[in-house]
Amino acid sequence: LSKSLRRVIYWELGIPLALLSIGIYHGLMQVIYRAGVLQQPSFAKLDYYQGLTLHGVINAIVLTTFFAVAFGHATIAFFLKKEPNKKLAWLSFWLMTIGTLMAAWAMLAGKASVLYTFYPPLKAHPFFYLGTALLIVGSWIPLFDWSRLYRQWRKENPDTKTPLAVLGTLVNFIIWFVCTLAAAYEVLVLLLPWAMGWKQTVNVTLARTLFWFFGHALVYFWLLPAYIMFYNFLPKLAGGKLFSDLAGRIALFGFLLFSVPVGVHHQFSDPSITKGVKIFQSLLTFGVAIPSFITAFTLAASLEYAGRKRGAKGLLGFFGKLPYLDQNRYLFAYMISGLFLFIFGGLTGIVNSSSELNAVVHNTAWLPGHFHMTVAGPVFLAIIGMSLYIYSKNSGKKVFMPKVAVIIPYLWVIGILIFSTGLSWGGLLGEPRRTNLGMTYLNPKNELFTPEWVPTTTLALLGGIIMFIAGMLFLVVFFGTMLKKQTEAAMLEFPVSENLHNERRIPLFDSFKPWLVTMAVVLVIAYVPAFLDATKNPGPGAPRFTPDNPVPVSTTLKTDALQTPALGDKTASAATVNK
Ligand code: HAS
Ligand code: HEM
Repeated sequence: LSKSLRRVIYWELGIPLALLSIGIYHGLMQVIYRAGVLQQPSFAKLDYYQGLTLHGVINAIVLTTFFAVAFGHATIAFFLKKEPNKKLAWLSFWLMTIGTLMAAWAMLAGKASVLYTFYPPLKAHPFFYLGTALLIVGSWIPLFDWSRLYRQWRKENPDTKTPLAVLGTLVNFIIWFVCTLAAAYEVLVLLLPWAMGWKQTVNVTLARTLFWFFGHALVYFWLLPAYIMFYNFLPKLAGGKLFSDLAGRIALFGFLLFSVPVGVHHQFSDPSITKGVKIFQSLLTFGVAIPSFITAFTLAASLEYAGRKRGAKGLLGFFGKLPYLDQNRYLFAYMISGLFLFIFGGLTGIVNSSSELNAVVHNTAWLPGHFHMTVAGPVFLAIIGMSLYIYSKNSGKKVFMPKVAVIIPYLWVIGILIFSTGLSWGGLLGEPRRTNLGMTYLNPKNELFTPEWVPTTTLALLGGIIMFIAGMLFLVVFFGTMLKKQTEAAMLEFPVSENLHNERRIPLFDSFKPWLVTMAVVLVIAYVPAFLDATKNPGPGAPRFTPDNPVPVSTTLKTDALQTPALGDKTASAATVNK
């Protein structure tokens, strides 16, 4: 890699990891408030919802997007042997960084406590929306450059199979481009003019439908870089081969079809969307689990092959022969830990996707239980493990505290298992998410005190403390490595797995066109009725609200109208529901 591209990659890994200290600090604070240890609205001048917004945005949006771009540059350069355009890479970096700084300012100043889903009628400072838009646009740029490199490569290698990692990167960024169009429309056309005061009301249902068109595909944009690592690197790290490269291709193209048209499964409780749309998208959601089942079986077979090559006997003996604590293959520890958590993350996801069961778990603590075993499980562990790996290889610096580096993912697994057990159990007992429980339900002096949630929130607190320790140890290892001196040749290299079965090239599974066309058809069928519902039955447009006040901020509404009980009631419940 050229020096310039190396630098972009370092910055794209380093900035979000530095911000992660704030993100993880707020995770710890949330479990403390929720367990009733703190019984106040804010701590150190930061309010609960301000902290929760910082937590969600930094961990789930900023870290994941910067990483996907950095990892994309590295995989494209490595597998195609062609370097991305440096000027475009820097342009993308600066747009993302300026966007992040704008949003960070709005959140830290307490002007954007709207959570990472930024549902209206909660209103943020325009900088929050503009910043988000810049982050998104910045992350689009590399796709066009990588596609150009891919087309060149294809011309030069007409009969070679597209490397699986390149296929994955392109699939991922196509999903990202398509789904972020809806987010860009929501932010630029609906929210920004309304936040600026140019429009008095907003169609809440339409905004939410646009958000979730983006929002569920977003989770696969988080997941696919991890899948690229699992398919391409994990078998080699385990000492074996990838069981089937074709299975990987089918899974990746499956994500192209099913990642986007499932967003309504977040809106099963939204009254404006009709039943048929909900049932159809619920079925498609079962469809989006299939690529992950394919992945589970393919990876298990690859691990079995690796274990047997290392002398394993019996049905499950191969689990005992894998290099769990090998410091030279610390990436293996990050990946296997994530996969283990994903078994539970996937199962809880399938519970969510059935519209009947969803009514039991929606908006309860079950949900953070689910997504900390997905985004904070395989995704987070793959991101931090690979960030350390890319930095260390690319800079020629040895990992700081290698023994600790290899233990961190297991510590994280223990933390998450305890934390998510507490949340999932609590969720089934009705414990709400997005609620500062210490103010009411977990305060014995309050009439709302609910003793059943004491053990559940205490478990979450215990798990959260362990996760916090593991997260901080990782930051010490990563930044400690940065401070070390170079001792080896700096080179970008990946532990690439060979294929066990050398399957021939099948054009259908090596060409984007048929999949893109099918993707468009499924999207139209699933989403045109949803958008029609959202525009036909929006209810009265909602005025603007700040998170700390149930009275609308709109200056043109008459003050006496605001004081009528009917409007007061409606606005209060809108603000609560939309948190
Ligand atoms: Fe989800 C809500 C359904 C996957 C993230 N999800 C969320 C939210 C987030 C999120 C952040 O249908 C909350 C949004 C909010 O703030 O409101 N989710 C699913 C389904 C899947 C799924 C069906 N989710 C994910 C992934 C995420 C993620 C991945 C992040 C990266 N989710 C939902 C639904 C909701 C939802 C509803 C809305 C609920 C509501 O009411 O609000 C599927 O994709 C899951 C498929 C996964 C599997 C698992 C395969 C297992 C593997 C591991 C194998 C292990 C091996 C190793 C081989 C089928 C691949 C073994 C090794 C050993 C050592 C044993
Ligand atoms: C929400 C704790 C790490 C992503 C939450 C909540 C808790 C929590 C308790 C729910 C709060 C509520 O609903 O009232 C922690 C702890 C962490 C940690 C203790 C580690 C020390 C992470 C990581 C990620 C993540 C690494 C992603 C990579 C999220 C997201 C939300 C969330 C997206 C939802 C925010 C929202 O509802 O707006 N976290 N978390 N967390 N967490 Fe974490």
